Amino acid sequence: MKRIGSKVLMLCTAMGFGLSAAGTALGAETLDDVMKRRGLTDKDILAAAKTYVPTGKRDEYIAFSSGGQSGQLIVYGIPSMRILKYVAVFTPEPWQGYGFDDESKAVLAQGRINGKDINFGDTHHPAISETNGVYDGQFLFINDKNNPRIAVVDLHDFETKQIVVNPIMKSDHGGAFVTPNTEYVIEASQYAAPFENGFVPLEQFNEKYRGAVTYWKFNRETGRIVPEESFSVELPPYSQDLSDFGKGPSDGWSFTNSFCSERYVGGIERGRPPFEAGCSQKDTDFFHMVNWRKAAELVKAGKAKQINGHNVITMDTSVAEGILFLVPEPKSPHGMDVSPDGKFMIVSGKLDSHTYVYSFDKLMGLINAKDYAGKDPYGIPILDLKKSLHTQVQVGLGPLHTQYDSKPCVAYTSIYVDSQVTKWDYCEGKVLDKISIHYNIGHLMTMEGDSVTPQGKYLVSLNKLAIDRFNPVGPLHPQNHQLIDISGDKMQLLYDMPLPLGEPHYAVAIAADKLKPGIRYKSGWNSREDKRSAFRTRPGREKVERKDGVVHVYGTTIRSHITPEIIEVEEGDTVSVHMTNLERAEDETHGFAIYGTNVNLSLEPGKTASATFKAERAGVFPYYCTEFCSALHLEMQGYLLVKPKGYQATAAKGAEGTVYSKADYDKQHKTNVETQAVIDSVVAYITARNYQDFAPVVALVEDATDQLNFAADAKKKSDEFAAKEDWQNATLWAGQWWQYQVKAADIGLRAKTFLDQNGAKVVK
Ligand code: CUK
Ligand code: CUA
Repeated sequence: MKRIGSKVLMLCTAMGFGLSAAGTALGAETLDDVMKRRGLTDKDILAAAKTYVPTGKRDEYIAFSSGGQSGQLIVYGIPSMRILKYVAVFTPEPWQGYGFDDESKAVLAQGRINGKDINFGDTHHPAISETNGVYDGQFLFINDKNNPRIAVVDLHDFETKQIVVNPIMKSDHGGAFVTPNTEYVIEASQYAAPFENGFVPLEQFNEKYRGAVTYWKFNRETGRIVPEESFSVELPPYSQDLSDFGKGPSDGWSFTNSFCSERYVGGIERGRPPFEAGCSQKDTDFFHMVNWRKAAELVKAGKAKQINGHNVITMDTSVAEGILFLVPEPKSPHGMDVSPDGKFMIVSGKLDSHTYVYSFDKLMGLINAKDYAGKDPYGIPILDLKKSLHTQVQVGLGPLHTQYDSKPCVAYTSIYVDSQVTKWDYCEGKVLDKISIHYNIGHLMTMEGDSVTPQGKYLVSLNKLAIDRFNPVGPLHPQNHQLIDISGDKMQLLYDMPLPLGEPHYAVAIAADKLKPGIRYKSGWNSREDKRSAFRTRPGREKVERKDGVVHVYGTTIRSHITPEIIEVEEGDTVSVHMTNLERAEDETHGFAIYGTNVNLSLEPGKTASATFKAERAGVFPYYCTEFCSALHLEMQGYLLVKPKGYQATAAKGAEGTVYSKADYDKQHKTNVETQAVIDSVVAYITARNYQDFAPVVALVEDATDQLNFAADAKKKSDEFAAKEDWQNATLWAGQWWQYQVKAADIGLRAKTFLDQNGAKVVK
């Protein structure tokens, strides 16, 4: 490699390419040249400079976008808009082994509905855990609209740890949103349905169909939702929509809007007007105000009813206890966004051109004075619209969602029909700026824009249609997230990012430095349950064990081999393979896949994962590592041999392949001694510097030391065979010794490069 590199260099010099004179040299373009060739304007260059993150550098914010119908979560950086990860949540995802190893199958199984595996989810709203209303970067929650479920993702490793199924709903939408200290995660229903699981005719819609809002109790210590401590508040069948928790003065309350408070049931095929007509007749719908803190006390006091084994506060109880109120809102509303100071609730009507700013003070004044405008058919008090409004602002046609700026009173609302973002002042009630987007924006997101400390800077417009923005890829278009600079008075469109996974609805973005993900697991870790795996295996302790009719394989992976390399079972056996990745080095993930079995494990450093399957038929099943982990990755392989029942070995001992002589051994030995000299020089270089001041280098040195210990073991074996003049085994072990040396050298060189690039000092 080195030799080729210097040849190229010589060639360049000979041809007169000055390396330092870039820009004037032949073939090197100037910025002007590039702008001319690619037809770029000054504005384009400015936008590029605002989004470009140079090679090796990182983004300022990390966005978590729902993955829509993919049932996953999309993680990308802002401002570069580079996709970093798809986190599997409700849907199997083979790269992460999600749904392909036993541990994650158990997580997916938590999401079964009436005993049925549900491997699809429609994710809408991610929420990052908060402490005192500020994103803390520890957990993320996301809902599944189609199958009313909430998932918990631990941001320590970006893995889904838990799925809870709503025990009374048949769909949800107003989730996930968290209380300012993440005590509860909210999930509100969407399409009303009977709480019980049986059939109820639509004629009984008003009496038997119900909406609800569920408050899932979250235990931060265990990092899990506690279903037994969770509860729901029964709501009328009004098609509840988005929700938000109060904060500051409104902490203790939650707000959930609704559409179709007409309780229309459709039936176009029965000659009735369709849902869309029947559900938008009245001028207003209602948002629901729930005093959740008091509701929690009612549950503790035993005032909840048990439905499907779940605590439900009925509407009668809510009315009697004064914890539920209705507030008229513009018809077919969508967003429900509480201002950062908790004083205002902003709602937009999709069929109206105004945002409605409600004053929490005024709402509480009406509630405290029992000043009601009326009651709904279920006896729930209705507050007066005019008396509870702070202001109404004409922002454009089809306003949906609102997000907040770091500047006081400044909000941004997505305008679906006009395809715009409107920047406006909700204190003064005036429009400040508008920008066109492409096309039909749904949600929008500012940096930490739904926390108590929004950071402004960037806004992402989550557009529903891409139409002509990208190279065509067939009738199904990618989604388009547009990045907008909101740091100045005028908004500036910077970048279009296609998202080809599903239709993202909401997204949240957190300052990157608040996230502290790990780079390895404690050794032998079951990441899904966050504990040491019962199947962890240490190096040298690999074994195959038959127990209770199951063949358990306790294996390990480390560059560049899988142990065991041969697994023999009998036709009809149930096989449970447990693999532990012994690596400590950053990013040294191994995969483990077996032919024809639907097994693929992702083994990040330290992880133990299992796969259980039935060896249904006799045959030969190669297995291998699915991550290109080292120069000898292809050799990271093995055979699962499934023998027919009653098979007797008859064939003679097979041939060994190549036979090695003393000359082969001597040659390998000489190479190893030379390699060791290189390693020694690198070690001397590193230890002569203040490498301990650089955490990544310390980790690399640890890893290299591991490899050198393995090398010493292999050398010992090689020496022993050499002493017995068994040149075959002496040569093979000398080869293995060299493998470890090469890995150690590679790691050492990476450490040396890091030290050189980061200004390490000579200390001795
Ligand atoms: S929703 Cu899709 S654009 Cu589910 Cu929050 Cu508004
Ligand atoms: Cu391990 Cu490839």
